Amino acid sequence: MRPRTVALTLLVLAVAVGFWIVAGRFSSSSVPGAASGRTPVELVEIPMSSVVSGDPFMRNVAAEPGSVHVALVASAERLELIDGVTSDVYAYNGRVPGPTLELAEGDRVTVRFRNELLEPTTVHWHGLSLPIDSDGSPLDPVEPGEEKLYTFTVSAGTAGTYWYHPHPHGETTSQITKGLYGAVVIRAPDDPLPDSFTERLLVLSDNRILADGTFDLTEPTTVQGQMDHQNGREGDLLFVNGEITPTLEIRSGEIQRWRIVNSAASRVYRLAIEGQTFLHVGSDGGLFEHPVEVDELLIANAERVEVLVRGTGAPGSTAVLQTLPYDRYMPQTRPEDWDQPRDLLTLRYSDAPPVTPEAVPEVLRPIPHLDPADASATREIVMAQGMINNRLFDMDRVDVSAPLGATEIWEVHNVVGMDHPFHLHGFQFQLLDRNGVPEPFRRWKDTVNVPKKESVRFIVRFADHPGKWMLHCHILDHEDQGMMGILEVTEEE
Ligand SMILES: [Cu+2]
Repeated sequence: MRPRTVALTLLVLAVAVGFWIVAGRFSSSSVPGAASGRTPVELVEIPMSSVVSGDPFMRNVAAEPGSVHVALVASAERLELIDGVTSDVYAYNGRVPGPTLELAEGDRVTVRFRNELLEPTTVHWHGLSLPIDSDGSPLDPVEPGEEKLYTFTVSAGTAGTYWYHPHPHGETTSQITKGLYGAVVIRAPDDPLPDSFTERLLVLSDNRILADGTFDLTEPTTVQGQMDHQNGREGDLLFVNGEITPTLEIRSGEIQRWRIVNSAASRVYRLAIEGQTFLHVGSDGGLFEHPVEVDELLIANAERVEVLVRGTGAPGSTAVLQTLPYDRYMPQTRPEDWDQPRDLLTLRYSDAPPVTPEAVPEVLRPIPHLDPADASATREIVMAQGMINNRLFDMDRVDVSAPLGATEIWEVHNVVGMDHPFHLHGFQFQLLDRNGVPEPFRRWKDTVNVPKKESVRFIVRFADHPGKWMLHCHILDHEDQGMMGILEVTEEE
């Protein structure tokens, strides 16, 4: 039977004889509600038929307010990623990038996920605070044809921009390259920024696609393969929301709120608009306490930023958002064109007369202070090329163990000559200093770029969610090569 036929049959069964027949199709670990005594969402409440192929948002089919029930499918599709060329892609709900998941703080979320690929996958909810069963780490694969419920409640104070992507053991690069990535937007009930700011979501990615539409995924035996192995795979095609150099509209005087996600495998973006500054208002874990005016934005892999773009141009004019050169490389494998700025999108000012700019609040939200005096441990994490603390990833090994509730200081050292962006699953942290220079202000982060031969220190509190959490370099090739470890947060006896 084909998967769809199986599913239809199961749905009929579910209606006829109740939910538990269907639950039997899931492994027990795949039904988090069952383990914790909560009532699992009945699968019939989230029909896979609610997936509308190509829909830019996941469709919430929950009847009651405060609940979000969505269906998500990973499948092989044929799509035109570049004009006139068809590619065999992997897509979430039939689109690349995948549909955006829109949430509010406090929402009880259930994602019914089906893997229609011919290989195992997972869905990792990057940056979200959620139970370990729903993290979608390599420890929790969803086999071909199988389903999994990802369930979590959106924590207060976590409003921000996040993303989701596969995290299967050793195959993350290839699955994200083929098209599996999408954004998550969490809104706060008391968002300090005016609703009148036009909001835009920019999901950045890059790729290399051959003339016949095939993804240029290299073998390590080739010269390009060696480059990809060392640098992480970079592409010459720069996509914004799946489009190459799209045009966005703005009006003179208008303020727009942009949420930007770097979902590229290894490209670090250094964003700038010539002649304009940005008001940087947030990063991985949401808004700052105050806006910060900046000339450019450095966004390493998996990082997010929120910025206010002020329409300072004249009616009818245009401006270009570029990514400027950023030298994250070792000299031996630095790409030839690394020092060339690249255009990402055109900002076109409408002909309408300027509007008077609205006021931007000077206070955004308070961010709780994690006090280093409360830290019960200081840990060293050493990133060398391909390894963390001199070891390759081992699914059966715990690298760091910490009790639930502990506050810790982590010192992350990069001892080699290229940058490595460090990501910790499950917990947002606050940077203390970078290379000994104190952070100028508090912010929540889940990913931090550690430049060549530099160190960062952050403070983190394992407030909830015991379990085995990944810590790794977010250059996808490095992660697949084993530049990853496991933090186990243990419950007190
Ligand atoms: Cu790395």
